[in-house]
Amino acid sequence: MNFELNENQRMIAQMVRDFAEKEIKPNMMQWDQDEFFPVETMKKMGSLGLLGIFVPESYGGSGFSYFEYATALMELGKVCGGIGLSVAAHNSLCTGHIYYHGNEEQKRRFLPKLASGDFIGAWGLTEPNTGSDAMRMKTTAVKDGNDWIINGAKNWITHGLSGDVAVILVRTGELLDSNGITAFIIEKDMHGFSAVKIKDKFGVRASETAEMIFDNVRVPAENVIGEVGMGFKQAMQVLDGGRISIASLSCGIARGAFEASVKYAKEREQFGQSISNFQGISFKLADMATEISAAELLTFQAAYRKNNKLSVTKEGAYAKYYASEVSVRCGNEAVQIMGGYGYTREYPAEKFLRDAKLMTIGEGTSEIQKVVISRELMK
Ligand code: COS
Repeated sequence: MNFELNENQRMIAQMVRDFAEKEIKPNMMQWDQDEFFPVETMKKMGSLGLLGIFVPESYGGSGFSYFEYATALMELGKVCGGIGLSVAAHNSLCTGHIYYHGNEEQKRRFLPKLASGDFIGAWGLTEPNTGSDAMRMKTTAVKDGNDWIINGAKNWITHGLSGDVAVILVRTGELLDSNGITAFIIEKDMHGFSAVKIKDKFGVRASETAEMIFDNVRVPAENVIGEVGMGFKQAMQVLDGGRISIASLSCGIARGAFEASVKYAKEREQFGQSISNFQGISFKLADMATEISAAELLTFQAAYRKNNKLSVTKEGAYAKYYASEVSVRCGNEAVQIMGGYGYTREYPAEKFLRDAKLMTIGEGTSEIQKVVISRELMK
């Protein structure tokens, strides 16, 4: 395996760094405070090619691999986990589901708009009462002529309100039938669909989270993705890839917290010298750097497997589990190193910690990653 970033990765890293410096950094604390989702900033990222990173150029995307995708998210994570989460959910979940499982007509209809940022994408699996136990979902779709009628609700959905298009997973068969769930494409203006923004989140506050409500929403059969009944398996595969994106973002958040900690530790003086001279601080930095490097290696291992069409169920879960826990540890240590300053919004540490915490929850908790890993090990 080559451990160097390739030419495209270096280019995309620089582009994201420049964009983040100009468009995200100056505004992110305000967005965080106001829980403001900057749709215009998302659209600008679309024009830079960041919203269809692995979508082929023939569908209007950038045609990059998971290496470039991971690199872009690592750079975004260093600056703002919220914006990074929105880019990850848009690319891996909504766009990814249509790209990997949609038919040609659906790809032509939706991918160019998702890749350009004309459309913001959402993806709905979770419901108010079914998170980790996704299979027990209650939202139903019943056939009516050539259409389907959808009733129910999806919760904790990134871009559930501002999204123009969403892929949702809905019960079309019996409870607990793994072939009884189907994926549908929902368009914003469909009659009977509404959404409510979820407020007062702990972190990733610039990324919109909403509850989606379906009250007799009529969806044409051409919006069914793949075969009726195959939605759960499609969703599991989509999450296998999505978990690489959360791992990447986690690495970025961890590295952002680490870099801020090094800067502070070198500048801050106590007992007549820089606090970086004390082992109590420098050993924390050594632990952070070692764990971040390990998390990056696991993430690029999973990206390599994804690029080469190898199974990523276990390796994506390794990366997501480990990197997300590392991001929380690094955010926590950053606050500790900065002491009282780290506990305030004036310094970046507390935001890294708050944003990192979501990484251990979204797209499958750390506990679910261990379920996935251990099941794979026992196969
Ligand atoms: N790829 C393809 N198929 C998969 C799969 C994968 N990674 N994982 C499971 N499947 C298939 C299984 O093979 C099984 O098929 P059969 O019934 O034909 O044998 C089917 O899907 C059901 O799988 P399983 O029996 O393992 O389902 P469980 O209800 O036990 O759930 C977990 C498995 C817990 C792993 C799953 O519900 C899960 O990932 N939960 C977390 C959901 C999540 O991450 N939510 C966050 C959403 S955030 S945006």
